[in-house]
Amino acid sequence: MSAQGGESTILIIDDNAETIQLLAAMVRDQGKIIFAMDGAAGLEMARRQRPQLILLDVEMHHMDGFEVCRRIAADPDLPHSPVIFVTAHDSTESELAGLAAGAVDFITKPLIAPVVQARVRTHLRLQAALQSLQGQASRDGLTGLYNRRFFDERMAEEFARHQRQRDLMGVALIDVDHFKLYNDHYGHQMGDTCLKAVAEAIGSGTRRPAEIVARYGGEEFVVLLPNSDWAALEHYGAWICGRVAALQLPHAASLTAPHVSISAGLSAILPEPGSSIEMFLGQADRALYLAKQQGRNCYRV
Ligand code: GH3
Ligand code: MG
Ligand code: MG
Ligand code: MG
Ligand code: MG
Repeated sequence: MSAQGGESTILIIDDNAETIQLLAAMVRDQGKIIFAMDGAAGLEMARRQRPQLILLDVEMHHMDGFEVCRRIAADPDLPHSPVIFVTAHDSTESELAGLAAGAVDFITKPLIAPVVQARVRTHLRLQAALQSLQGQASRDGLTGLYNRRFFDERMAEEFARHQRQRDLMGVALIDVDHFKLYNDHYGHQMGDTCLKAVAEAIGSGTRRPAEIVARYGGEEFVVLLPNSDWAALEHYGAWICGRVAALQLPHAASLTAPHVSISAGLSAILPEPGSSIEMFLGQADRALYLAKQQGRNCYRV
């Protein structure tokens, strides 16, 4: 099972069509089978399809299995799918080289169906458990959005990527207006329910899959807006404030509006060697402060 609870995908990379057929027949009940016939094609397929398990040949033209395995371990754009070598190389040396390259297991020919199936089953189970734990560890318990820790990790990756690609990236800091007054008026439990609704509106409001929405803490949210210029930020700010206001969640104690509202501070940066994530978020925080000062239920860039 994959992290989403659906069917697992098993990628077979082998330059021999017969081996692919044989392996596919053995493990076809355990997941969706995809295959590639050389290392480069296999890596590209792994990047796009994010398989839960890779069955990998050792000897292949151009790029051997050890190199494929090392690249999977080293490249942040590739999923860290567990790799099982399947090979006629039955020496201890080969097995050690495969494990050193990052493989979780090493199966030698002749292939015995129940043995292959048992090992594949074990590694699929471990991978499903790992993905489930990783999913939980990256989420905020109340809202289901990503948590701060996950956001900080992704922010660091995206900052580096935008620096390499010399492209502007944007961020939005979002804070619920007069939320202390909401709790005081309606009680903490209603406050929680309100936060969930606001989080849902912000989280389901991503227009592009690359946008990352997280609970930054308390009643604050943060949205990473990749490849965004100032005009895109203006657009997002207006749009997200309108989206939350449109929920029309009553807030009788608010000094801003009769409904729950948010303020947003947005900032864009072209990451350069001298710039830092702290500067970037600091800019957004100052913009948020201005939005609060200048009336709330609004955004500033
Ligand atoms: P402002 O418009 O200036 O942001 O005013 P505010 O009242 O929203 O800001 P303040 O920082 O004074 O208060 C934030 C409140 O958010 C206080 C805190 O109890 C509440 N809060 C933070 N996290 C949660 C939560 O998980 N659940 C509930 N119910 N309340 C929370
Ligand atoms: Mg082979
Ligand atoms: Mg081969
Ligand atoms: Mg706050
Ligand atoms: Mg607030």
